[in-house]
Amino acid sequence: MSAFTPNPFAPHARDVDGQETQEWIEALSAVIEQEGPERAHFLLEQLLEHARESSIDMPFSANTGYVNTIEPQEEQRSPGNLEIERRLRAYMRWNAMAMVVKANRHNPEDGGDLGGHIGSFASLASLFGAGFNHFWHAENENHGGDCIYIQGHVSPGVYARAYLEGRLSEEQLLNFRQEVGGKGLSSYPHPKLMPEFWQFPTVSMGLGPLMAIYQARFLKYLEARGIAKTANRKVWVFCGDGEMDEVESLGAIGLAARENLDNLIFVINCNLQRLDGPVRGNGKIIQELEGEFRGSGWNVIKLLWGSGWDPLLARDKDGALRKLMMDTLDGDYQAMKANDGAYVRKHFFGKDPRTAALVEHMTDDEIFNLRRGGHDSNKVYAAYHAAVNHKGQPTVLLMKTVKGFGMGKAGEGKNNVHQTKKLTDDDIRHFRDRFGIPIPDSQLKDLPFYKPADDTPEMRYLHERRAALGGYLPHRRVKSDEKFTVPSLDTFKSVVEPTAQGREISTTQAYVRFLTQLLRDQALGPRVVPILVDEARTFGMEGLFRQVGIYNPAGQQYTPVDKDQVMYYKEDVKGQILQEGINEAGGMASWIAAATSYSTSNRIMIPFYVYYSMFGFQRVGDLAWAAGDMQARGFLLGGTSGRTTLNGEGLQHEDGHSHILAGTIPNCVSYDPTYAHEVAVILHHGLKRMVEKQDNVFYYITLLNENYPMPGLKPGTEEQIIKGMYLLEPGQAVKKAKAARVNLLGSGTILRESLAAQTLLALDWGVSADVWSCPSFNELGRDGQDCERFNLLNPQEPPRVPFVAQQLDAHAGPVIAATDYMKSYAEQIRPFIPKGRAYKVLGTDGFGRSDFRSKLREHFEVNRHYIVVAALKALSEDGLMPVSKVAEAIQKYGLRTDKINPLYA
Ligand SMILES: Cc1ncc(C[n+]2csc(CCOP(=O)(O)OP(=O)(O)O)c2C)c(N)n1
Ligand SMILES: [Mg+2]
Repeated sequence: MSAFTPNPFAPHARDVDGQETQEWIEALSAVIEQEGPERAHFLLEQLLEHARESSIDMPFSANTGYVNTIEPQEEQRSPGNLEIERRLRAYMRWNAMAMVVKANRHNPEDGGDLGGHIGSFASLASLFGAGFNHFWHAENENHGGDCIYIQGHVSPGVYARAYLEGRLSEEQLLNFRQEVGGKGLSSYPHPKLMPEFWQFPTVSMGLGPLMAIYQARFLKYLEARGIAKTANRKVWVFCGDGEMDEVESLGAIGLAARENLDNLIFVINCNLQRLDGPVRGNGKIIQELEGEFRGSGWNVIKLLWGSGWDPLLARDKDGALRKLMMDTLDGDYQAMKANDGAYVRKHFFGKDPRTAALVEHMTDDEIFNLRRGGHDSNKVYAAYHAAVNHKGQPTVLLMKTVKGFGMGKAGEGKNNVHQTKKLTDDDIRHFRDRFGIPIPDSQLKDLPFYKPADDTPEMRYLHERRAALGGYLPHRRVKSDEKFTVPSLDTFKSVVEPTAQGREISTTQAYVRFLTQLLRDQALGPRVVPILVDEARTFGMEGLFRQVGIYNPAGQQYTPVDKDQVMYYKEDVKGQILQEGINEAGGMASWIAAATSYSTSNRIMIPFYVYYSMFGFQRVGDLAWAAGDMQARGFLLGGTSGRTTLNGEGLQHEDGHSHILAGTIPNCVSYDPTYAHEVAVILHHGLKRMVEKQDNVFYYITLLNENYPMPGLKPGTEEQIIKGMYLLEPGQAVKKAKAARVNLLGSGTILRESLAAQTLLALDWGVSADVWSCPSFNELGRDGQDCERFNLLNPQEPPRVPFVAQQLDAHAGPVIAATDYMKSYAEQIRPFIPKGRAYKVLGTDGFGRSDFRSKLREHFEVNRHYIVVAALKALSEDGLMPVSKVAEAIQKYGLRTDKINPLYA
C-alpha cells in the first residue's frame, strides 16, 4: 500500500491532458463572464445530453464547488438590527455556558457532575438567532405555528433565550438537570418533563430527522383532507453532521422529495465534528451530504463561507482559492480552527503562492477571523430566506460552523470539545472578553447569569421580534381545544355480540369491523388515520382501499391493475389511509405525527397503525419511547401476535414478547384480548380516554388471526375487561363430594386452551376449574404494584387490595396462568395472588419455529394437556391431590418428560 493516499476530491487526480482541460475551462469561464451563468448552465446541459446520447457512461455527480450556493449579489439582506442580535446572542452564549458549568460545580456525595454541553450551542447560536428573530412563527390566530426540531443537546441555548425572554427564572436555570424537586429544567427536549415548553424529543439521534419528515407530510395531509389550514407552516429540523450517520436520519429523505414537502427545511450543523473526533477527517461531509440530498431530489443550499471571504473569492480569478477549498480535507479544516491565524496562513493559504498572495495584506488575526458561513448572520438570513421561499421541494441547508465557536483554547475545534463542561477561570475570562459580556472581574468566579434591564434596546428588540412572529417558542399545546363525543358501545354491536351459530371470526376481523364502524361516524370518522405498512391484505383490510382511499398528493395518474374490482387499489389526493410501504419506522413516525396532532395542530386525530406484532416494539422501540415522551394518543395494533398463533411462519414472525416491551413504556396501555367483544370494549374505552378526556396514554392491542366463535359481551364485565381480568366460565359442578377447585387464567388465543383444560379437568380428574379471561397482565401488574406502594407508604391506612386478589378471593384453589407470551408476562401478578395459593405460569419462552399451531403449543408446553398437568401438580403441592395423579396425567396425555426445555431448544 502506498504511504501517500491521493485526495479523491482533487479533480486533477484523473486528468490525462492538463492543457486540453485548461482550454475547455477557459472557454467556459469566458461564457460565464460574457454571457452569464445561466447560459453556461444551458451549454453544459446540452453537452451532457449530447454525451449521453453518444452512450458515454457518465457517472452522475450531484456536487457543486466547495463554495456558497448563494452568490453575494443574490443574498437577501437581513432586515434585522444585526448588532443588537449579536449582543443578545452573546448573552445567550454566556448564560448557556454558565448554566452548564454551574451544574458541574455542585459536588454532592453521589458523584457530583451533572453533565451538559457547551460546544454544540456555541456552534449554532447564529443559526438559532436568525430563526428566532425572523422566521419561526408561534401558534396564534393567524398561524398554526412552525415546528422546530432542535438538536437535543443544545437545550442550554434554548433555555438561555427563554430566560432572557422572562419565560424561565434564574432558579430554573440554576436547576438545570436537577428536576426531582420540581423546579428544574430537563437535560434535553422532553415534552413529558416540560409539557408546556418542549414539543419534539430529538435527543435520540436520527429520530428527529425521521419524525420531522413525517410531521411535514402529516401537515400536508391535514390540509389535503380539509382538517386544518397548514399551508403557511414549516417544519425546521436541526441535526448534527455526526447525527447524519444514523441510518434513520437519511432513511426517509426520498419520501420528502417524492411528496414535494416544500414545508420542510433541514438545517445540518456541519461543524465537522461529532463526539470523539472529526465526522469525515479524510473527506468532506458537506459534499457527501450534498450528493445524498441532491441525488434524492432536494433543494440543497450550502453556506460555507462568511462574508470576509467574498472579496478573496472575487479576486480568485484563476480559481486557485476555490480549488484549495475543495482540496482541503475536513480533518485539516478542523485543525485550522483549533490553531491560529499564523497556522492558517501557513497550512492553508500557504499551499499555493497564488492563495498566499491573496491574504498578503491581512494580519494573522484578520485571517483567523475569516468566518465560516454558519457564523455570519447576514448569510444565514439569506439562506433561510431562500429556503422558506423555495417551492416544490424540501430544502436542506448545509451550514459550515465551528464546534465550540469562541471557546478559544478551552475547546474551539478541539476533539474533546463535546464533553467540555468545566471551564477554568482563565477560560471564563476569555469567554467574557471574546463576547463582550458586561460582568466585572470581581464577579467572574461566581459566574453570574447576565440579563439586561427590561428597558434596554436589546430587551425591547428581543420581545418585539417574537411579538412580530406571534409569540414565544418553543411552546407546546397541552390539550386540543376540540371536543368530541365518542359514540356509545352499542354502535359497535356487530363486534360486541356473539357470532352467529357456526360463524367463526378472528380478533383481527373484529378490529376491522370496529374501525369500519368508526369510519362511518360523522364527526370522528374523518379523524381516523389508518396507517399501513404494506400488510393490509394480511389483516383483511384491503376493503378500506376503495372505501376511504390511500392518500397520495399526486392522486392516481395510472390505471390500477385491479380497476375492475370493487376493492381496487385507490390512491387519491384526499385519501384517508397512510400507506407507508414496507417501512415500520416510517409507519411509526407517521403514527406519532397523527397521535400528537392534538398538540402540534390543535386537531384531535385517531391513528390506528396495524403491523406484524413482531415488527413493532422490538423493531422501532426507540420511536415508541419517543411517542411516550411526546404524549402520543392513538392505537397500535400488533397483528398476527403470539408465539404459536401464526401457522408456519417461524422464528422471525412469531412474537412472544411484544407485551413485555410494551410494558416498559409507562403511558402505553396494553392488551392481549381473546374475543371480539374484548377488542370492542378496549378500543371503545381507549377512544373515551384519549379523545373525550384527552388523557395522555396510547394503546397497544395484539390481534390474532385464528378464527373461532365469539361468545359476546356479558353485560357488567366491561370495567373488569379494562382492568385486565374477568370470570369467563365458572367451573362446572363436578359430581363429587368435595371436588378440588382451580382457577385457570389465560389471554390471547391460549385462553381457549384453558377452556379446553377446564373440560378435561372436570371429566378426567373431577376437578372444577373457573376460567378467567385476562386481557392484560400488564395492567393487572401495574395495579398490584400501585397498591403495594400505597400500602408501604401508608401503613396505618386500610390496605388497598390488588384487583387480582379481589377477583380471586372468593374462588378457592391454585391459580394457573397460560399465555402465548413469555412467562414473565403472566409472572407479573404473582405477588398479588391471594396468600397461600399456588401460582403456576405457562408461557412461550424460546425462539419460535414454523409448524402447525397444535404442534407449536405442544412444543412450547402451553396446550390444554400442560395446563391440566400444571393444575394437578399445584393441587398435589397443596395436598389436595395425590402426586401419582400428576404422573398419571403425564402418561395419559403422552407428554414427553425427556423433551428439551423450549427455552433452550
Ligand atoms: C442514538 C444516540 N446515540 C448516541 C448519542 C450520544 N450523543 C449525543 S451528542 C453526540 C455527538 C453529536 O455530534 P453531531 O451530531 O455532529 O452534533 P454536534 O454536537 O457536533 O453539533 C452523541 C454521540 C445520542 N444522543 N443518541
Ligand atoms: Mg457535529
